[in-house]
Amino acid sequence: MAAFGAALRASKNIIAVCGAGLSAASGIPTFRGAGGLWRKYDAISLATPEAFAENPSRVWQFYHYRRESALKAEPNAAHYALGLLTQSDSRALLAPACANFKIITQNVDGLSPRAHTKLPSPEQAAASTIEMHGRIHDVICTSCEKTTFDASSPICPALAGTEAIVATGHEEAEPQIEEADLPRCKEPGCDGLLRPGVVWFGERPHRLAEIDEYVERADLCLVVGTSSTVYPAASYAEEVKSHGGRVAVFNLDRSQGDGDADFLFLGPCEETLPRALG
Ligand code: BV8
Ligand code: ZN
Repeated sequence: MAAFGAALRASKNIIAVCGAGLSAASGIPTFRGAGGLWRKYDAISLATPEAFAENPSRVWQFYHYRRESALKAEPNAAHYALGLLTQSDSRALLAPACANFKIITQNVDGLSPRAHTKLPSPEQAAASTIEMHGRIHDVICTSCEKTTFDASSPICPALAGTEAIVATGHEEAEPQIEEADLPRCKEPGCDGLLRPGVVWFGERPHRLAEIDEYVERADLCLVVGTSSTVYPAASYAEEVKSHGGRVAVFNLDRSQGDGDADFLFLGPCEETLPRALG
C-alpha cells in the first residue's frame, strides 16, 4: 500500500478507466456473471444497432429496466473516492498528481459525475469525467438525430411496469410494444423513433481523440471494476504501461491483462479504492 501511495504522489497525470464493477455496490448489475443476463438474453447481444433494428420493443424494455435501476441508484464510496481526486481542495493533498486527473468510464449510469459533489458545475464534472459509452438517460432521435437528456420514468406509458417482467420460457409473455407507442421525438413535426443514447457495439465511442491524449500523457492508470474485455477501453492500461507508466488494478477477481499490473487490489472497489486513495 505504501508503494502505491508513493506512486500516487509521484504521478502527474493520473487516469482511471472504469467499468461496471465500479457501480456494482450501487445495485447496478454488471454485464458478466449473474448480472449479465436480462430475462433470458445476454445483455451484450441487446447492445447493438442490429438488435434495435430487429426488435426495438425488446431493446427498449431492456434499456427501460436499466434506466429505472439507474434512477434508483446512488454513487457509492468508490465513486466518491474517485470524485475526490477531481476536486481542487484534495488536489492540494496530492498535488500535482491530481491536477490532470481524468475518469474514463465505460458506464452509462451517470453515477460518476454525480459523485463530484463539490465541483461548481456540471460542465466541470463533464470535463473531469468522460462517459465514453454515452448515458443511459440520453435519447437520440433516429430521424432528426437530436440528442436529449430525458430521465422521465417511464419514458413512455407503454414501457411502464415492463421492468418487472422476469425471465420467461415463453416468448408470448414478452410484450410486443408497437413502434408508435415506443418513445417518440418531441421536436416539432418530427415524431421520429427515439433510441437509447448509449454507444452500441460497432459504434464509435465518444471523445476518443481526447481520451487518446490523456492515455498518452498518463503516468499512472487506475483500472477499476472492469473485465477489460471491451475495446478500445481494454487497451488503455497496456498503452500506459508501454510508455513507462504504471498500472493499478482494482477488481473483485483476477481480470484480463492484470498480470502486467504494478499494483493489484483484489476485493470490492468500494472498500479497496477509498483505502488506497485515502
Ligand atoms: C468501436 C454501452 C470502432 C451500451 C457498451 C478492437 C478495437 C476496437 C474495437 C474492437 C476491437 N475488438 C473488438 C472490437 C469491437 C467491440 C468489442 O470490444 N467487442 C468485444 C466484445 C470483444 N468494440 C466496439 O464495438 C466499440 N466500438 O470500437 O468502434 C469504431 C471506430 C470508428 C468508427 C466506428 C466504429 C464500442 C464498445 C461499446 C459497447 N457499449 N456499453 C450499454 O451499456 O448497454 S459496452 C458495455 O459492456 C459496457 O459499457 C462495458 O464497456 C462492457 C462491460 O464491460 P465491464 O464494464 O468491464 O463490465 P463486466 O461485467 O464485463 O465486468 C465487470 C468487472 O467488475 C468484472 O471484472 C468483475 O470482476 C468486476 N467487479 C464486480 N463487482 C466489483 C468488481 N470489481 C471491483 N469491485 C466490485 N464491487
Ligand atoms: Zn426527431
